Amino acid sequence: MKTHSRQHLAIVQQQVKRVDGVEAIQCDELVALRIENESASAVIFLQGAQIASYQPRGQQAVLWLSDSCEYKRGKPLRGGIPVCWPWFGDLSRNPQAIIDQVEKADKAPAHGFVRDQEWQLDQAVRKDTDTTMINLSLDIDNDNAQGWQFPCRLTLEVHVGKVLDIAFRVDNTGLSDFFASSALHSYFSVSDIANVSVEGLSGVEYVDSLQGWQRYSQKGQLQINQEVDRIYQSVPDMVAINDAGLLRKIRLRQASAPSLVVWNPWIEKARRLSCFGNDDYLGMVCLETAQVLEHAQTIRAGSSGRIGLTIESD
Ligand code: TA6
Repeated sequence: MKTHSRQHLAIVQQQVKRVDGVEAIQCDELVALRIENESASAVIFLQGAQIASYQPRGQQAVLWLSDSCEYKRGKPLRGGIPVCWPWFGDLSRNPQAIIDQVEKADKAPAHGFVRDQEWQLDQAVRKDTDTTMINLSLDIDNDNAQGWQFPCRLTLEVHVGKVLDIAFRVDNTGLSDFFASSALHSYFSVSDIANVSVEGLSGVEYVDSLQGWQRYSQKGQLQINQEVDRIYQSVPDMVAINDAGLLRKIRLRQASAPSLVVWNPWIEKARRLSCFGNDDYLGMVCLETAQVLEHAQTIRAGSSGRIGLTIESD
């Protein structure tokens, strides 16, 4: 184990040593929190504040995580809930106002630059027998790899219990307003993509990134039998994944998140993706709670932006 990782693990172990049901673990180069309580278990990596797993007691895992993840510093994990900020996907596909804020746009990684950063653990609290709260934060100053010149503080507050409750917040601590896209890029575990339909999107307009970013309207419940990569705009506060194979419904309740990205790579893209097995597309679907394209947000100096997401499975 490398010195940095060993020191980091020791610091986090010290932070959580008196917190019932929370332990710091090492996964190769990364440090994570393993959370257990009466209602659920979860794993949250400090890198990217990435929730990697969530499993309600007596149920199968709700989030999908690749078996071929590389737990290396600077390499985002494939699965769980990556935090995408301050742009979504390919930077060049974001509003010009966001692109103009990034000095090194030609070197911009997909989905922003915070999912491979080391966030710090601010709080770990066993709220009660059924719920554990974890608070993580990332302070961004002017000295960052992307040349992002707007000081701010990101926080992720996670409540692990009968439901998984997530509050993502951005505080603009600088003197200038800035413009940003945000997404909680959630990977959900399903019995088989053929058994799945997505409820709540009927009649909602979407941008199809596979059809020249043209806009269409969803007709009826969404079923997935090909590559899907769509940005639904002005979505309802509640959508759901119906999994007939597991006789399970996974509900997403979203706050301040008018966008929802639905993604399944299907056969061909699955073969090209890093850390993704050729058949992994059969067992997962992404529903990404977001503020993207025309719903990207201006965050005024001294104010905050936020996204809320509650995931419930039964
Ligand atoms: O979920 C939408 C998307 O932008 C897809 O186009 C695909 O690229 C996916 O995100 C995964 O992105 P990543 O950078 O994590 O491989």
